[in-house]
Amino acid sequence: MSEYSVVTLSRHIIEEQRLHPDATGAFTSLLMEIALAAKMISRQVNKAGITDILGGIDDQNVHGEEVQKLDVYADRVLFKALDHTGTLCCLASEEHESFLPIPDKFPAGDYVLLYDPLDGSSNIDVNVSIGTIFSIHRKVSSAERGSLEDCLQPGRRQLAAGYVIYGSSTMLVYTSGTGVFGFTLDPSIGEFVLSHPNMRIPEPSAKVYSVNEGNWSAWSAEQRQLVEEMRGEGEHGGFSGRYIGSLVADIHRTLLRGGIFMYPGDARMPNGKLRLLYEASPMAFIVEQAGGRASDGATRLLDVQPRGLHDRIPVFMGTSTFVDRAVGHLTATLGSPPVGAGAGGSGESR
Ligand code: P6P
Repeated sequence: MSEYSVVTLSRHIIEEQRLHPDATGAFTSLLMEIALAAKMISRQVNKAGITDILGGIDDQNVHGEEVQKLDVYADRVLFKALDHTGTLCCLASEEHESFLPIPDKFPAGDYVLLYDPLDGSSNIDVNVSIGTIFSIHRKVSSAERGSLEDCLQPGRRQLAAGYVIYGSSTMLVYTSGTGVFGFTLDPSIGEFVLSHPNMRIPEPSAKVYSVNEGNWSAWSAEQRQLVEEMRGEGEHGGFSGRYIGSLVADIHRTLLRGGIFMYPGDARMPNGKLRLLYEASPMAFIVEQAGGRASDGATRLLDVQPRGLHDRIPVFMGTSTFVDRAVGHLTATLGSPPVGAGAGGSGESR
């Protein structure tokens, strides 16, 4: 592509919209507003070390986790970028216990946005990549300004999903069901420019497993055997370990290089740590669209029916053959789903 013909996010979305004659343009405006919010968050993240926005605000979110100043900023920026567009009926955020109806002063629309405004925020102070994750559904209830039913939909019904990774560069990666597209923010022109058209998990994939082995003592015997097998030299061995501890960064690497990311349930957290609605589901949609697989250890992750906004779910996602092998091992040796799998989350919320 010549220097003069960059494909910006807006151009790409408009061209994609032309492929769907029945498209109303609402989705297009939604994605553009998310991109605007992402640019504003990126600006703050990239200067966090300079301005007084690092660290916590001596408060906790609905999960009892310390809220970082950038968390609050990202949550508010996303809500304010989207509340007036007339495309959403409601939103749900990791930072809020209940779903957020669109304020009466603005028109309500037919879409639902679920988001984690700043995932991995505990890594902010040590300059590790963090991210925003979003999931878009169509409203299914008759409630003008949305309902819990509109939020609690299985991941297979998502219209679109994406993430923004604030790392060495800021990238927006999204799918709307016709492949995965990656855009890199060019700060000199303030535009997200298409840099990764049609992202696919590579085959052969890098033999990488990504899991927090600090939880070893709480894992099931089957989970330990699985990791030992991967570490070993046999047919299923020879894997390297890579774990960043920031979901967006670990999944982004898995998309680009291949491998398997795991956050299993264990004796302390039977359904694992990751949230179904605004972390696991959107990432599962993206991974599947990139040719990979996503499971809770027994069930296709996109088929899990949420029970509560903040359900947790075990996660195994990445290269299809690696995920199939993990699920096969966990279910064969168990004879039934592993801890927490297929539970549709515990309803445990905090
Ligand atoms: P652990 C970050 O806090 C996060 O929510 C995800 O981004 C990440 O994958 C996970 O938790 C890391 O959790 O228990 O390994 O520190």
